[in-house]
Amino acid sequence: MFEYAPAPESRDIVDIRPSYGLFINGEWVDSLGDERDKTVNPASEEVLAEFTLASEADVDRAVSAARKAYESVWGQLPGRERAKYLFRIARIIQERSRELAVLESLDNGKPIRESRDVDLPLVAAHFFYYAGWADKLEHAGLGADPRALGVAAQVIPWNFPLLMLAWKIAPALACGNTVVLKPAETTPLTALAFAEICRQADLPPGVVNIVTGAGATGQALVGHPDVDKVAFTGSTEVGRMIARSVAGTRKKVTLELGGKAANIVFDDAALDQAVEGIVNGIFFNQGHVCCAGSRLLVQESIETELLDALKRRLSTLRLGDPLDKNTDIGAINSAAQLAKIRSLTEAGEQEGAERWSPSCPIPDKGYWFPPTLFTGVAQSHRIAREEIFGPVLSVLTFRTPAEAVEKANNSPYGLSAGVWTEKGSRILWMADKLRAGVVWANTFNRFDPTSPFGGYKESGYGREGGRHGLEAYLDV
Ligand code: TAP
Repeated sequence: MFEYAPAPESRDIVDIRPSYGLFINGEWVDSLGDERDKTVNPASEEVLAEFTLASEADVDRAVSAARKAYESVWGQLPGRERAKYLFRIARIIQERSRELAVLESLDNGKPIRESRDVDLPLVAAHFFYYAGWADKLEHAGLGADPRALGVAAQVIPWNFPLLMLAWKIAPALACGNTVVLKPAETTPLTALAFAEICRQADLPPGVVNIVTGAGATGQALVGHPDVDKVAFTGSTEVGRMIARSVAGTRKKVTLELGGKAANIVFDDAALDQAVEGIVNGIFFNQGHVCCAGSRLLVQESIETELLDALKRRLSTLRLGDPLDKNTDIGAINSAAQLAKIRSLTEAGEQEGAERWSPSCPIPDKGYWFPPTLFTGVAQSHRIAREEIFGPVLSVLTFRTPAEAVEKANNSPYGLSAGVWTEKGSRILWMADKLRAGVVWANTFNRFDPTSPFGGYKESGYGREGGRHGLEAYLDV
């Protein structure tokens, strides 16, 4: 039978240099050390480029450039002038969004349909949204004369590289701070492309500095004594280390950490919609999502019907080339992440849960994991408690709304949750009882720059997005 397969998005539209330096004070500079690493395409294991592992001395140069830019230029500019730069950056991102989407899919492994239709539009939307705030800060309800903090150190993960950069840089600049940002070591390329966008927008030198590197570079950055603000998104483990390292300093801190969200389906829910929401909740971005709906809580009376429908739907998902517009499940971001997913799924089987995946051809090269679900999961199982950060769903059941709340809240995390029911009163009751920063009703994984996002408990503190996201970058 003939199957229509549109041509993959061409990688020729991106211009990747063989090797990158650091972006400090508006210039590309070589490291003062000599450590380098390579970033690979996780779908093919092909080396994409070499990049610098910034040393402590490099971080020091970047922080000094940010301090100088803050004191001499950016901190002095009226909000309406800062807004002009942010609007310009937003427009350049829109103009270059195809190229940036391809670059993101190459470096991260996510399907082009997601980078093109979700990540990039949200990146531009964040810059537009915070550009709008830059000259209205005194109306944000944060005091009559809110001031910038100074130099912000920002460390981001690999799952939404450019979007996490936008979540961090847009509000920081809108509020009048300057920035040193470190992208994750497996996904530096879109942050480096963003450095070029800053030049294209004529952003004054030193306002944004990009230092690539691994954990040691991040540690040097958040530990630098001349930093006023630390914004971190990543694992709870590293978040704890950062909180300890900044304790007792002047640094204001926001931490966006892990999650283990419950996606709760009641027996009156529209089943087809719920199935789509479950699939989007856990298989979007291969499950590399802090707020992924990784625990499905289904009301006992519809368990069989829902699981049958879900398995039928999972059998239609296509895994493969991230640049193919038909792909639903892309590559796992790194060999290390793949090993972590494998080890937790093996633990799931050893602890007695039943594993199921649709038949799904796996490419020979690259890092891949098929969509997987576990039934017969107990709350004590590791797959029900630990963040897997992969395309793996653990299914548990409940009988009453109170039991659903108890099970959903039985987690050290509290980032997000989903509720599927036709009853409005139940949605409000559940939203009140669930200890999660975001509760979605009859939808999942919906983001908008106007909505604050952040966690309770071990999912971190502080909010990003919306008016609340300004507070993290202001002395209020
Ligand atoms: P991490 O291993 O914590 O890494 C996050 C960033 O911190 C990376 O840039 C990493 O550098 C850097 N880093 C590592 N050690 C450090 C240290 N000692 N001091 C300072 N920085 C250090 O997390 P990840 O594996 O990249 O990301 C996945 C995690 O992020 C998941 O737990 C996920 O839930 C969480 N996440 C949360 C959110 C929100 S909004 N709550 C959003 C997305 C992701 P290297 O990568 O170079 O090691």
